[in-house]
Amino acid sequence: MQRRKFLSIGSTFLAALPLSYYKKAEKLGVKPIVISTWDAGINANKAAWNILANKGKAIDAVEQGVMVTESEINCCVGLGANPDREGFVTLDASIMDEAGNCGSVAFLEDIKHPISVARKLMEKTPHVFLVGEGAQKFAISQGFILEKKELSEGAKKAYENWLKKTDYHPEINRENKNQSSNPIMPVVNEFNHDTIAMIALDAYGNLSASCTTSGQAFKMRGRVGDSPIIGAGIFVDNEIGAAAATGQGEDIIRIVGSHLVVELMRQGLSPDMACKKAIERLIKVKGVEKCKSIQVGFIAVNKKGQTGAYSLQNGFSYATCSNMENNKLNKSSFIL
Ligand code: SD4
Repeated sequence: MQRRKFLSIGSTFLAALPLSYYKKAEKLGVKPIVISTWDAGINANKAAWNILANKGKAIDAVEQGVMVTESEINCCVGLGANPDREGFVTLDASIMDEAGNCGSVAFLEDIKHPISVARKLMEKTPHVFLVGEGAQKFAISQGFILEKKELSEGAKKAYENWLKKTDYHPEINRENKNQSSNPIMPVVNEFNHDTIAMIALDAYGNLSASCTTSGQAFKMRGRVGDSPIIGAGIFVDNEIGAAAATGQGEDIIRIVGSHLVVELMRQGLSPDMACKKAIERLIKVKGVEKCKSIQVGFIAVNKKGQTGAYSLQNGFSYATCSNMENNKLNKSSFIL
């Protein structure tokens, strides 16, 4: 009874966003744009752009955009992803809208679209973050189906290989390694990304961000990275801009990376410079030597629709799509 009460309060509040707000923004002549991490961003952007180009909302674009990646079978995002060291796929996701509403799930198992569970949590409950069994129970209560699956062909091979040595060294740019040259024949035993983060600016001038991941391959059971942590994996301040992160989650959390990028934009830095300064902050905190064995990348969009990205190491890619940029794949600048 009580639960039903808070569910309906949550949805009423969100449905009641004033129309005048959107009208005002339309007059500003905002040009929608979507930006997302790694090469996988190209496919995900297509779905997001479809929404933005039809005057849809940024929050729908960032949800439906990354759902494309979650659905890919031989991929490190979603149920086809690499498992933890006990052989289980555990997923993390987060979403945030222009009004500061946010939702996250972590250590979620057997659910195909964690990003949509995160959105439901944001819209239908007073909570922001659910993990493990509780997140799964909530998902089921919202009509999500449990999909208990064997590891995908690629994940099984990778896990069997890993078990031979059980060595744990997260690899730099594993996301873009060994890509298939044949677009019809995806790489099966080496994935080309394990996280997608996305930011969208819609025609009404509203920003939203999302992120979904299987985390680091062969992580300790229960390990959670930056992706579902608001402020670390994603952050949106609709007055200033939005940012999202990928790479070594522990180090992104250390500097509350995405929030830092947005705060640097608030101080007047361009999205590019804000991402660069955040990377420099990480180097200062961790030291150059230790940074040589990790990758961290940021993407950002400001209120004007300008985009930027920066990474620690060479090899980080991101995709942008707008009226001006037809789903272009960019290589970020890098520091080390
Ligand atoms: C994590 N940040 O769980 C994620 C991993 C990632 O591309 O971004 N991989 O630490």
